[in-house]
Amino acid sequence: MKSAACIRRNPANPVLSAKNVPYPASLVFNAGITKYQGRYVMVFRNDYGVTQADVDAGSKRPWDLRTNIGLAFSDDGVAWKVEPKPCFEMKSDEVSRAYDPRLTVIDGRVVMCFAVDTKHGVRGGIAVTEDFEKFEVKHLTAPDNRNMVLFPEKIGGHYVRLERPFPVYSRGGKDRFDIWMSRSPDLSFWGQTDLVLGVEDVPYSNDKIGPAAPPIRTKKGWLTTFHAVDRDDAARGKNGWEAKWTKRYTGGIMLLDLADPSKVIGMSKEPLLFPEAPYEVSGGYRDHVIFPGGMVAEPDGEVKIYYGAGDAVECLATAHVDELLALCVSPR
Ligand code: BMA
Repeated sequence: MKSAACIRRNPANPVLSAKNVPYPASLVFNAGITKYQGRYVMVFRNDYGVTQADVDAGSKRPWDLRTNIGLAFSDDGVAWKVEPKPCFEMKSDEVSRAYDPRLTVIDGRVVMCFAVDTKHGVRGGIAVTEDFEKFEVKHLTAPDNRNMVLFPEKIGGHYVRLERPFPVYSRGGKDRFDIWMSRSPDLSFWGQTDLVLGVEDVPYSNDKIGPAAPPIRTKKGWLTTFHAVDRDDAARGKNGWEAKWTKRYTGGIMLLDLADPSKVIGMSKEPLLFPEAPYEVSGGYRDHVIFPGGMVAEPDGEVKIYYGAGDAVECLATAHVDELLALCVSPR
């Protein structure tokens, strides 16, 4: 497998990594990116407190990493400046961390969706901000759910999100996870949940799928990426910092109906982004991981797709919107 021919990786990749961060940082990835008030803004997952050298020396373990969410701005979407302090963190007796933030501008405010690890399961969070200093948390899902992304407009009078509950018990005790959609009148109460795409519909996933970057509006429908995981337990052994990591994460693309985004109009039956570049296949925390988290549609038709690579750095690839739409031709 390989990435779609229309994908152009930015020569500056990775566009953000730990060395650009002015506070403790080991892994900078899985960011949310949008345009807000004339600038590009990025909220990134920052894992800190453990280095690869610590792990190799046996003095710390990968799961001792802690996480906060950092903030960066850019005038061109390529060169980023990180603010002096992280902008968001959740920690209490119950909650160990918030991570994997996604950004959507709606009604002039920024909505951040994120994942939350708690003692009683993984929850999806939704917070609203206008300045990236004060965040009002509007909602936390029941466990287990994450990878939530909000559409940039109300649809049929409702806020709409894609999400990825992970029902282990009812899916044979394995990762067989799918993409779902829910609606809300106010960002706090969520319901009217529908299945959007099942893992069995993605030929290059034998494990699980989930949302990736928040959808963008096009004349043909909502264009949206997703992540797709395949496992090869026999062939993939030591990979990144961990003793064994057998999953590979690729990015997929599909087109959803403008009026009812639970309907898939078309999808690509091949990956959009497949781990190939050096920073995607080696030297990461978990190699062979691509996780799109931000998609920005430019006025000239270019689409910027931001993605975490190797759970270690943040990267950028571009394609023309018409090229991306041309990929979304297969029925579900
Ligand atoms: C998932 C999440 C993501 C991560 C991915 C690959 O379960 O933890 O944040 O990018 O695994 O390790």
